[in-house]
Amino acid sequence: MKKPPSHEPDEELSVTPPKKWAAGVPAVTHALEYSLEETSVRRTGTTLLTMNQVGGIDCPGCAWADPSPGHRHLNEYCENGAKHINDEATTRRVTADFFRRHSVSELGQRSDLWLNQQGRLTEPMVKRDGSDHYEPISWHDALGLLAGELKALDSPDEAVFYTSGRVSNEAAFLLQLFARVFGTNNLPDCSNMCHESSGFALHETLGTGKGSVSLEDIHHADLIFLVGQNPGTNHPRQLSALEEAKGNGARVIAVNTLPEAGLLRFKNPQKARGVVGNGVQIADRFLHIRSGGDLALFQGLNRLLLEAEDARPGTVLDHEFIMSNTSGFEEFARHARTVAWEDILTATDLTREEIEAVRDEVLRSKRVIVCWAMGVTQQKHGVPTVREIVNFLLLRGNLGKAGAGTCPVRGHSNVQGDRTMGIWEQMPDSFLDRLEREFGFQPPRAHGLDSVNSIKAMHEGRVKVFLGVAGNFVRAAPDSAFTEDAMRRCGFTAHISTKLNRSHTVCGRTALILPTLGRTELDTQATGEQFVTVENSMSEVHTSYGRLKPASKLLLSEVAILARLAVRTLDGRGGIPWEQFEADYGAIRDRISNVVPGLHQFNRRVVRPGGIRLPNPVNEGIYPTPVGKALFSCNAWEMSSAPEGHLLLQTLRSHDQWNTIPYTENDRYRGIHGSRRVVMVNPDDMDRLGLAEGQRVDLVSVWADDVLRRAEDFKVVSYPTSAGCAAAYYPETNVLLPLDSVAATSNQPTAKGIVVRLEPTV
Ligand SMILES: Nc1nc2c(c(=O)[nH]1)N[C@H]1C(S)=C(S)[C@@H](COP(=O)(O)OP(=O)(O)OC[C@H]3O[C@@H](n4cnc5c(=O)[nH]c(N)nc54)[C@H](O)[C@@H]3O)O[C@H]1N2
Ligand SMILES: Nc1nc2c(c(=O)[nH]1)N[C@H]1C(S)=C(S)[C@@H](COP(=O)(O)OP(=O)(O)OC[C@H]3O[C@@H](n4cnc5c(=O)[nH]c(N)nc54)[C@H](O)[C@@H]3O)O[C@H]1N2
Ligand code: SF4
Ligand SMILES: [Mo]
Repeated sequence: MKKPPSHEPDEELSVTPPKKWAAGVPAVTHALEYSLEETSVRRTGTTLLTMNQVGGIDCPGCAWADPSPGHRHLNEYCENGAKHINDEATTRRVTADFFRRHSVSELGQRSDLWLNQQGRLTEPMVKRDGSDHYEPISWHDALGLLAGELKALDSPDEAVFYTSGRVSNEAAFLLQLFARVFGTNNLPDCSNMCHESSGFALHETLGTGKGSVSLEDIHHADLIFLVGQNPGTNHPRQLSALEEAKGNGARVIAVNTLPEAGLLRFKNPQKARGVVGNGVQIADRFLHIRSGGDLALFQGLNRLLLEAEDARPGTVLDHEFIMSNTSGFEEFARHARTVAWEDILTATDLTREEIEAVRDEVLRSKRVIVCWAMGVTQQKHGVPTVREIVNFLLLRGNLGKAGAGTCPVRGHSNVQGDRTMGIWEQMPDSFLDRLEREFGFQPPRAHGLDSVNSIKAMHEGRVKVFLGVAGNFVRAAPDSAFTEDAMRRCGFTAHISTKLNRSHTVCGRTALILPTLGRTELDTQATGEQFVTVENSMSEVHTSYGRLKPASKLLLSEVAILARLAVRTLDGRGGIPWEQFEADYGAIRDRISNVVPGLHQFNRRVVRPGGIRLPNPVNEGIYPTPVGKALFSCNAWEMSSAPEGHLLLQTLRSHDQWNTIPYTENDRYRGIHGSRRVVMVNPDDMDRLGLAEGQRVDLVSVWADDVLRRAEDFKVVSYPTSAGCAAAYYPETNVLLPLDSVAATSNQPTAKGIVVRLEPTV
């Protein structure tokens, strides 16, 4: 077993120029350095060689799709995928002795990085009311304690069940079934903080919340937009797909507040050309947009397309598509023509010529795809921005045909699958009806609590028990101080986790740590070895087989923990064969077949190479909206603006972290080393605000309430952010996000576009 470092890192900040390319040889060597440090050579080989292969382990990183089975490389993973898998496969262990040596309050002082570096959790632990230490507890007693707390509640709605998107389909299906038989729809998830705005907007306009494109579509598009997305770090194999598309003649337009390395150039480590040459230029055009300006950009673009049609009638818009598939065009067109250019140019900080050049690219293209991620969804106008993107695609019939469509690029490897399985506080009646028919109980129909509303309810004492299945809720959620307070007010918290994180140290009066198998590990149950299934960003459902010996003999799988919890809590209610589900995951999939449309004969079909692609109605020309057509929408907006002396802050990921978990203090592509407490500011803004490189500042956010939200002791780094816009890492900055600052209608926290001032500290 490797020993974890016992000290916090104490490196000094050093800054080098940002990189202009991503994912070549240095990327590969960095991944291997990380692997060898964390695990043994043999474990690294076992995991990496089967990663993303048929019959192997699905990468626990992002949700990007794998090429079809005949087209995979021997090394079908990226640098970051290798880091994520090895972070789980580490040979470091957190034992009962560790918790004897470290009190909960002491662990609460430790950094996210240090907590994660301690290694894998190995046995169930309990922190009893009044104690400051976790102590060992048997599985039987731990689950009995949690079941007892749940049964003692006055109402099932006094519990919430949080899911993070690494959870398998099988475990997610059991969790939502358990919660609903128990009597609540309180199923908040990480998706509430991730692509909720996409889901809302796509559902409203197209009748389905998922993206429409496949990897093949990307390969065969003429024009691909990458909006508010950093693929070089967060979806690295997307760059291989873009490289292929470019080889087929595609053009790429990147829209971002930062000139991210992966958007500029890509050196493909899987190709000799990538290793020795200059790589491929990814973005043919880069729009250095102002924070929150994307709605205005697409509106301006739509207006230009309408005007181009006026000038050359019958040549620009796809009238046939609009007539037969859409509704609301006239009203949309009237509205789009009224948007003032002055407002568009101020909101985007682009020139009219730049937007006109994009229009010309669009006019030359027959098949257009728009990809987007957190730069779009985590904004106040996230929902209308996605709706405007849909307007843009509808105008030229760029939906439901090969090489065109919507591509919300999902985060966690199974975040989309968890939703398919029913993890959502607002599942539609059609799903609940099928659940009712299949299991013969009446699921609750009232909507449950999402992430933000769960925090409010915990704070007000309306929720008393919190169960987190994967994830790190207190760090992922906004308004850290308020959220931590909310968590501490819970009588009882429990986390099913692979690794130690801050949510274990900021906990209820009584708290459980329920350690679980990771996706890399062999999962053996009464009927033998089990596999699980996951769904990627392109709606492909496929298998994942664990390969490694479990980190500890005392680990249970997520499925086993949830099945046993259900047995202990429900006392036979619903007559559901939980023991059978634990013994044979195929029995769960048989039931999923009957509940989830598109997954009929799940067991038989999912084991085929490549798995099952869930149908997207849009690709069959079906739009399940109330009027049965795709809806154009009119989207009004207010300019995001920061008062004089303030900046619009985005909170984002470094190259070396997985969401709330930093792996190191470095962000190689951005040239930042040795510290994460940095704020990237445009040099002109630094001059205007009188800030010097390396100056120490506190970040203070400005919001309608009187609460002081301060993130202390950051260093200013001069960086080519767009004017008036700053960037700093998450989760260190979550303390600045007001809980009430959410995207309209989706209730998604606005992790981008926060108004802040930088207060020099010395
Ligand atoms: N290595 C690694 N991979 C990951 C993750 C990870 O933490 N680490 N997390 C996973 C998860 S859960 C998710 S959701 C995805 C997230 O993937 P991304 O969405 O790429 O994640 P962020 O780091 O939030 O980066 C947001 C991007 O949007 C840009 N941006 C910010 N504001 C605006 C704006 O107003 N307009 C435009 N056009 N651009 C803007 C930022 O400059 C940045 O490039 O990644 C997944 N993959
Ligand atoms: N300020 C700000 N806040 C944000 C964001 C942002 O951009 N800015 N992004 C938001 C987004 S997009 C997301 S998705 C959320 C992420 O929020 P979460 O999904 O809640 O957080 P993660 O950091 O992915 O969770 C990591 C923890 O998951 C556990 N874990 C890992 N693998 C497994 C497993 O296989 N099983 C189990 N049971 N546990 C496991 C480990 O204990 C690990 O510590 O954060 C959101 N919060
Ligand atoms: S692109 Fe995403 S899914 Fe693919 S190997 Fe990298 S992290 Fe894993
Ligand atoms: Mo995410």
